[in-house]
Amino acid sequence: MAPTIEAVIFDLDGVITDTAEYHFLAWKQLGEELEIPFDREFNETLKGVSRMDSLDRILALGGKQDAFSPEEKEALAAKKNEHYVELIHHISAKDLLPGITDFLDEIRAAGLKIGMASASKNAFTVVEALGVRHYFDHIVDAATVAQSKPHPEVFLRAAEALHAEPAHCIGVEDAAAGVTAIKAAGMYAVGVGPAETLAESDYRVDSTDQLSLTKILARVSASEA
Ligand code: B16
Ligand code: MG
Repeated sequence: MAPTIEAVIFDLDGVITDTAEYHFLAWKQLGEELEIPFDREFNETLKGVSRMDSLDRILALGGKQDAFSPEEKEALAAKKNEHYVELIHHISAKDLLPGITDFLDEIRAAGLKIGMASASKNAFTVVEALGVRHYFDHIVDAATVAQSKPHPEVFLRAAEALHAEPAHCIGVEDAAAGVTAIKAAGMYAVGVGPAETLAESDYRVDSTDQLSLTKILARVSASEA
């Protein structure tokens, strides 16, 4: 049976570009200011998670979940974002992860739609700076998404805007919470990264330069057979 795929929906941080590293550095700086140190292993649990939910997880790690008022927490989240915006200031096409433009070209040539389902409120800025805005038929505005990944909302919103059935969409993610969101949306989940964090994905590659639409569609066909 031929694959019925209509659209490919991308995560941004950790898939299109490695801003995941800049999120880590920005949170780490705030964590040090709050005397809540954390390592890369803990940082894995923040990937794909919204700004305020990430702050809540960091405060809980330091036993400070009740130490700040909602206004103070907004100020802390804004401070992290200032660190982050400083770090992404010099982003350009050189920061695209390997093989991403070839993969986007392959999807375009196959006549499929392309969407973005990032939890980042900075997604538009980053995509513009990378010079890849023109590839995307729709980018969901994270500021209008009520429920953070692993909830499927952001992927469902992207599919709706692309007029594609969720069951006919492929989602591409680097984070465990993101893969859970794709599966909860009823889509085919492609994971980029280590097997330990992406066990739930339908198909997984170690790095972005291994992403191939031909290979993914063959796997979708096999799963539909
Ligand atoms: P912002 P993605 C996510 O982006 C990041 O993985 C996550 O670490 C970050 O906290 C979240 O965006 C919110 O980002 O503070 O810029 O709104 O992976 O869903 O593209
Ligand atoms: Mg990500």
